[in-house]
Order: sequence, then structure tokens, then C-alpha cells
Amino acid sequence: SPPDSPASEPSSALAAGRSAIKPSDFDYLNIIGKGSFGKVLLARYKENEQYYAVKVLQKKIILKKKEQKHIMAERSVLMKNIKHPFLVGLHYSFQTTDKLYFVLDYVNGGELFYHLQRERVFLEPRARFYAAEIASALGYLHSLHIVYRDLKPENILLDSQGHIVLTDFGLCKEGLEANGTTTTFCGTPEYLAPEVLQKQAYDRTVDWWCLGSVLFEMLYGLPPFYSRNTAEMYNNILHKPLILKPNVSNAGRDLLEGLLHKDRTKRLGSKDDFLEMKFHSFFSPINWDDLMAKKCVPPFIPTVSGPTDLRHFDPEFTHLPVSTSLCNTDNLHVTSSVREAAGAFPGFSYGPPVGHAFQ
Ligand code: ISQ
Repeated sequence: SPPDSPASEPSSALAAGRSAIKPSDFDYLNIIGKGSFGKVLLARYKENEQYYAVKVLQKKIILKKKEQKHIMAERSVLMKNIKHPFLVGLHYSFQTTDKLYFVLDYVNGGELFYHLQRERVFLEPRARFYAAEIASALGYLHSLHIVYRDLKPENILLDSQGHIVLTDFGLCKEGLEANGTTTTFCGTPEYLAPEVLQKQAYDRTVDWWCLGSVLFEMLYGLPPFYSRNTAEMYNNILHKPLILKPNVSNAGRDLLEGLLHKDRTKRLGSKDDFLEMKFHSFFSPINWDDLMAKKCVPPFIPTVSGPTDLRHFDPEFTHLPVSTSLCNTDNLHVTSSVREAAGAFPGFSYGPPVGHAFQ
């Protein structure tokens, strides 16, 4: 079959008598993210004219990187009926011979760290609000036995109202990160916990380290243990004691010391997970029920004129032409690697339960 025909598989959607969703059901308007695996596009679903972020991954590239287990894990993660106010929602996944597609919520308030870099640091109430929304999302994932692991700045977005949206939980570790040529001033893409750096066993407590790293960067303007020399920074993460300058409140510094414990068994969250955040004094101004109900007014509302306002996305991506990039780059010929990749993702496709319209 030609590369852009749907891969035939007995998905639940097909079994339910619904016709499979396919690439041509969308208009692709812009590229909004790009990496080694593929890209993220702003797309409009023709049937309801709603906007979605469609993540397109090349099967053969995933296979070359031996990442298919990881991607299938991502799909099963996304299929665990994950619904949380601060996690990006998956509407559909489908595949063609040569590509995997994820149809996700479209979020256009920009990366949290895009706004942080414009302002250098956030005041504590603002940092607290974002840290609380992120913590509640991590606690929810942990309750489903999911470890995010790769929480990093580019996966933390703001929606148009100013709420946090985490993307890419479990998906392509190094999959869609910006190409290294981006304008981000200090290029540590990930917040590496000591146990991850040392390739030791890790558990859900890595996520609390990452939360500590995010909070530290929001309050101090640089990641913890930062050095422009990467080797030195890794050494700092493993061996340098955390020294916190006193321009942050006692509660804030106590929380950071707990989250950035090098020994994961002593880290805040190692015992009662999210509950240890919930009851920490730094978060005492937070009403967690209101937070979850999105009743807490965001401290900052991104400027966007509407869904197609792309001002917060990197022009390096948005200025790329869509037509040449989406369906037909190097896949006009069914090569042996395309053939090999075609059947490597059985059961990938996913649609909402029968009786639920696409939304
Ligand atoms: C949703 N909206 C904008 C950008 C995105 C990047 C990755 C995943 C989902 C997204």
C-alpha cells in the first residue's frame, strides 16, 4: 500500500463500525514543533472545524532508535483514560504505513519557560501557582502508576487562560525537542535527577526532583546546579550540596531542599507522594480543590488573539511550509525500511468509546 494509506488493523473504532480517522480528515495549518522523530502541527479537523495539535512520528526513525516499546508504552499511557485538568488530552491516535499520529489538545499560551525567560524570575505567588498545578498533575499520574520521568521545560505549556498543560508524558524521551538551534539561552533540556544521571533504578520520586528543578528555576532564574559546562553541571548534580540564597522565603527554600534531595529515599514525596506537597507550608495559600476545579485565577494571562495566534511558538517552526513537510517528504517510495516499519505498531490506533463523538 502507498505510504499515506491507513495501515489496516482491526482497531476498536473499526470494529465499532466507525470509519477510521485518517490524515486527510484534517487541514494542516502550521508546524508548531519539530524534532528528530517528527513534528507537531496545528491542524483543523474538517468535520467540526476544531483545532488540534497533531503529533506525527516517522515509524522508521522510531525503529532505528529502538524506541517502539517506548512509543507503545506512551500510547497505553495515553489510553489509560488519563483525564486531568493540567495534562494534555489525547483525542485520537492512528497510523499510516509509515507514520504514527497523535491528535492532542491544542494549547497556544506558549512554553512556561518562554515567559520565564522574558521575566528572568517569577515572584513566589506565581511560581507557587504553577508548581501546584504541576504537582497535582504528577500526583495524578503517580496514582495511575505512571512516572513522567522526563519533565522538562519544553513540556510545560500554558493554555490561553494561563493554566499549566503538561505534554509528552512518556512519549519520545528525546523525540520532539527543539533542534538545538533554538534561542533558549541556557540549553539544559532536561532536569536530570542524580539517579537518572547515574543510570540507577528510579521511581516516581524522580518527578519530585524535576518539580524541585522547575520551582528552583522559576524562583532563581537558572536551573539548580547550573553550569555552562555540562560535565561540571553533572558533577554538581551528583556531588555539590544545594545552597539556597536567602532571597526566597523559608517555606520555599524548605520545599526546594526536600525536593532536591540527592538521595531519592530521603526526598520529599518518597513516603506519601503528592500528599507531602499538598501539606507543605509553601503551598498553604493554595486551596487544592479550587486549584483542581480551575477556580484559582491564573496569575498571568498569555496574550493571544485567537486559536490561530501563533505568536508564542518559535518562528523557526511556524515559518516552515506545511505542505512539503507533512505527508510527502521522503516517503514517496516504499523503501525496505518503510516496509519493515509498517507493521511494527499493532493496535496503535485509538478512538473515543462508542457513542462518544470525536471531540
Ligand atoms: C499541544 N499544543 C501545542 C503544542 C504541543 C506540543 C506537543 C504536544 C502537544 C501540544
